[in-house]
Amino acid sequence: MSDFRPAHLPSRSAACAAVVGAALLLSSCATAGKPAPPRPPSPAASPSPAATPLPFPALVPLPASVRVGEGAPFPVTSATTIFIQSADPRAVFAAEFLAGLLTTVGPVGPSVTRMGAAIPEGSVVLSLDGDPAAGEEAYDLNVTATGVTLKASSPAGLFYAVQTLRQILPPILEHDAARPRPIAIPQVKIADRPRFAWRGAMLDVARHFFGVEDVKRYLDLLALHKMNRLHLHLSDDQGFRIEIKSWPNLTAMGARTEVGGTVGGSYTQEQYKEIVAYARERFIDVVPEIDMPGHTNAALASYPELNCDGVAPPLYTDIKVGFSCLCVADERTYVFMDDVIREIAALTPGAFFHVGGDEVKKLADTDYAQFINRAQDIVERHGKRMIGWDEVALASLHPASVVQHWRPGTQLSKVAANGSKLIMSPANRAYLDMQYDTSSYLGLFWAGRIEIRDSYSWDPATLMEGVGEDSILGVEAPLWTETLATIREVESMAFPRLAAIAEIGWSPQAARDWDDFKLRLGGQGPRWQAMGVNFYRSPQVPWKP
Ligand code: TNX
Repeated sequence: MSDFRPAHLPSRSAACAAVVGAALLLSSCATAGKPAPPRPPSPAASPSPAATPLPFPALVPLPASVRVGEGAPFPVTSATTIFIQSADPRAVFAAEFLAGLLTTVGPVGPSVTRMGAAIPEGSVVLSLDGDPAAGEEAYDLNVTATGVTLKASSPAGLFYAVQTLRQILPPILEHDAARPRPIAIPQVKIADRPRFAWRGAMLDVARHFFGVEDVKRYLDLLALHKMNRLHLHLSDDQGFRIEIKSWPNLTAMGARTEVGGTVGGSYTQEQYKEIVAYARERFIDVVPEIDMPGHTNAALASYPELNCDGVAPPLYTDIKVGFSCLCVADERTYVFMDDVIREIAALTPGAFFHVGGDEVKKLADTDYAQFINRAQDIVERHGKRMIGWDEVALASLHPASVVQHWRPGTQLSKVAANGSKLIMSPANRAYLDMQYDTSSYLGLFWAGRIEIRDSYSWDPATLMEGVGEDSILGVEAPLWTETLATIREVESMAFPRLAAIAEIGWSPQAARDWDDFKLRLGGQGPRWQAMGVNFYRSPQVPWKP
């Protein structure tokens, strides 16, 4: 492969230039018919796209190793066959996913063939004979003039190989109204694996409710960025959002409203299962959170017996925090917790259950710690590992339990020394609900204003003294929805910052660089636009038109 060069060095090859030119031409078509951005930067503030070289390949997250070839690109037409060398349904899903992206390369898309014995030249081949030592999520992707191979040791790796290939394809393919046209894929050779096991996003469906289709949309966007956890914040003061069969009032009453007093909503258990299954197909585990003992007004309003005075408070539609608390001295509270955790755990294949534990202002530390210890026992009895926000460090945590760091400046080295792992979500870097700057009209700013460069420029392994790489399970970007009522508003806060957190979770720290990232990020613009993503056109990024 001596004709492959490291990525980002400009190519002089005519063939490559033709493809890049075609990609540019196609991506400009993709802008047609899409809604206007929420807040376009002023031309003066924006780096000129014309002056910036088009990086190839513009991949986010950056793979561990990329080499670009100089030879002729690989043509994909209706006659191309995609071979999947495995009967594993999850591997077949990855192949079908790729075929789905290529349906408009001709009058019909490429066909998918299982277990081809003799593979003709000019094929796309997915196989599971990658090196298991590289890890379950690792993959190799090779595009030459005569074929494409995607190789991994597990279906997850194949799925990530497909997502990488996807970012090399012309963005127009993502457009619902794309017309049939042949494409050609430039030569490239990629060997890749993630830095962290946990690459998460959190969606708060309690402050404003988001239905199944909205959650699936968010999952689609996570998958594109190789994220593998969706943490659903399912309950808070303003709403309880999942059906619990043994406590039906939690949703009959507790899901009626949301912030601002509009009509709320909740998932039936069948709908929750549908979300879990959709996520799982895309190699994303759903992590359910039932926040306790605080942030519980919706539950307290639904059942008087959960209140120490036996009186149910009214439903709450404002956004202040810290006023509600389950009655920790009453055994009925633990029956409630056991039922809720049991029912949700039974619907959740992932290993974790999040108990919240944040912002409890009504309890002494000892009572709080005792409560979390009991929550931990209940979670484990139902076969899961407990996660809690920063504050749960006050309890006697088992090494299998995980702490999610959120308050900037908190010291959690003792937790790490005790063997528990951490998920890093520092609010002043990773919170997607913080405003971008003073002209943002959505979002909060208690942890600061976070432009894309701020969300990118930090390393989880040097954030906290005594908490190194080995103690860190990964990163997560929480999106709280006090100010966000629609999925388009959610997208405008999540993008582009979610892509920055995805890269922190996936790419080797030594290879990460803001000046390089902003070019590759700018290259995502046409794809996101073709997908109808309502992203914030940060003036810090040279967005490709
Ligand atoms: C703090 S982060 C909270 C949430 C709010 C969020 C708003 C955390 C564990 N608690 O209840 O929604 O700030 O940014």
